[in-house]
Amino acid sequence: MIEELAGLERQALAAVREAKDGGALERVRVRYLGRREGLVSGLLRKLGTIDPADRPAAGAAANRTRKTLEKALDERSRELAALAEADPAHVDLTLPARRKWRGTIHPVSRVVDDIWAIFRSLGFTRARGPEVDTEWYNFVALNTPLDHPAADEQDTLYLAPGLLLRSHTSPVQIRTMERYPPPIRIVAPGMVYRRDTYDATHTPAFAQIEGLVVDEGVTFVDLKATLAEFGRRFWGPGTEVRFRPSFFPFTEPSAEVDVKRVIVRDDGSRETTDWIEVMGAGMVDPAVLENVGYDSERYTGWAFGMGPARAAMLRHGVSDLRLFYENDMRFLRQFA
Ligand code: 2NM
Repeated sequence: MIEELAGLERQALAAVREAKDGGALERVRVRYLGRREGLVSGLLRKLGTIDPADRPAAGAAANRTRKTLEKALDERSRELAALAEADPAHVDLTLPARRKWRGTIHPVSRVVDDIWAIFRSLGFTRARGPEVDTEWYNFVALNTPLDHPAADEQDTLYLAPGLLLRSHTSPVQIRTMERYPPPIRIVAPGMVYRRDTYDATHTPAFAQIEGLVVDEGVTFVDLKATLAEFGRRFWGPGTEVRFRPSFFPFTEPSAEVDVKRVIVRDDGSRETTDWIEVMGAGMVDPAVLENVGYDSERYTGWAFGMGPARAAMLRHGVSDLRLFYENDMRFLRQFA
């Protein structure tokens, strides 16, 4: 019996080595160690028929063979798994899928896109210009004398005498008017730079979007009607718009624009907000039109400017502007 066992063991070990995959290996296991049909198990069952004196040795040998085979099966199984994994064509279909992070549009860019879409539908085009510009385009052409506080080194980031990082996108409007005759209907989104202390409501680099209309017969009524329509489209149909007198060097008259929003809750109930300041606007000062060579007796214009990050703060209930500019993914992922 011990010889028979040794023969089976040799056969079985050869079969284990030859098994090329998990299925073949399992068939080898069943053939030799299977409880009912297994050849080793069959021999063990015959233990009762041999000479009682030989039984202990035969039993021990059968157990050793079983152990040896189990170990060999186990090793070959791990070897086959390692080989499969090393194969470049191997795909483990049982693994859970990796979660793919798809990028999203930044919330400030989304506001810019939404504002642009509204003005585009009202007949505006988009204009751009350099972020490094001259005192002429950033201040003087805009009727802002260089001794005006806004031109002070305290507020503006100068690169060299007469050269600066634009502090608003208005120089884009000047450059556009220089290149094209009226009628003009443009929006100019872009980054602007100011020497501000970094806090919850100020950052030295921020997005701005300005708009400009110039044509014959353009009045403050056009400004009010267009910005009221913009307000209803951007903040919702119930939005009210209010114009408060203000001052900018490049517009006369000038206004701060406030909106009062209607918030419709999920249960249908309504709530109106307080007046919130959302932009500045005004009729383009005739001196600005003359600076770009327009006839200010023939043409009039209106303009507005707003901060999309501020609009994004209102839209999402965010109280710290810095969150929009620090690119912490834990914050930005929420807008997916
Ligand atoms: C504002 C408010 C009011 C403005 C004026 C001009 C230009 F170039 F036409 F004179 N561009 N943008 C303007 C007017 C900007 O931002 C708060």
